[in-house]
Amino acid sequence: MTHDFKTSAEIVWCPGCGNFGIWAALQKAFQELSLKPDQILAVYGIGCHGHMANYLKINNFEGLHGRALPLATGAKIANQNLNVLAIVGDGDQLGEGGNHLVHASRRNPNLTCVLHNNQLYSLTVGQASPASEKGLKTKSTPWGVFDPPLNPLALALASGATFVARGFAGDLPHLTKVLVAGMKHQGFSLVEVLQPCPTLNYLNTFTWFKERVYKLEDKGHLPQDKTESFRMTQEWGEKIPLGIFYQEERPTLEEQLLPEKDEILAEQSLELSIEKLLTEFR
Ligand SMILES: Cc1ncc(C[n+]2csc(CCOP(=O)(O)OP(=O)(O)O)c2C)c(N)n1
Ligand code: SF4
Repeated sequence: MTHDFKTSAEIVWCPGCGNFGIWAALQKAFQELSLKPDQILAVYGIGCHGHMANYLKINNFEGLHGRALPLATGAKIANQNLNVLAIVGDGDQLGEGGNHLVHASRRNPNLTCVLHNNQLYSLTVGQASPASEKGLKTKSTPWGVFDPPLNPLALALASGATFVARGFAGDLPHLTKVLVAGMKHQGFSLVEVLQPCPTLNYLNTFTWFKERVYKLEDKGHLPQDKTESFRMTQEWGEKIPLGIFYQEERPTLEEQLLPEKDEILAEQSLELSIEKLLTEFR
């Protein structure tokens, strides 16, 4: 049976927003993985991307700006049976939550981080984010951005991520394929999605991306080759690669932390003996 993952909530994204494509590709990915709505948890950052909490009929949790990854990691430890996603923005995850991307990459919890990269803080109407292009004039950078953009794929790879990939909100079949592969991966998977924001980002538009993107798989890229994968994460400008940059198998955080596979913490009794705890910590 194919499940419906769409709620009836009114959608407040601007017409033509790249978030629509990511929303559609996620629903398709859940269907391809034959998942039921109650088997999935998505934890969101704060931003336009976070509105998706209202539009996906799954378990949803919106926490603090930038903190989706530690929340998602805790949820996965508490219930290994859940398919856990962290749905985050570039400002959210690379600015406020930058350190969490580094540590999730090292720790390797079995969850998927979907990074909506519109290269701006959009919900707060267009300030530069750590992913904005150098020179981009925004409300917070009237003289243009001075700093080079942070590269989330290179950062994750250098921090030990076991699955690093990129999709484009304007290519749904390919994005769906990448999301399915990321969710199937046993360990931490980062899927950056190039997400045009037609209301505020006049530079990185659908057309701008369409003229530049190509698929790594068409070039015979080998995702096992870490050095080559890192080199590919540096390509940006005339040509922009999409697809799986890197994948390796490594024990997950839960496998190491909870060797008793059948022990689901969320199903344990909540009855606590305070006396027993006090004795234990004395
Ligand atoms: C700690 C904290 N700092 C700042 C804000 C204000 N704030 C809310 S949404 C947002 C922008 C989000 O941008 P991004 O993460 O790139 O998501 P987008 O809106 O582009 O999807 C900011 C700065 C906040 N809610 N919490
Ligand atoms: S401001 Fe940009 S990211 Fe936010 S809903 Fe509108 S188009 Fe989408």
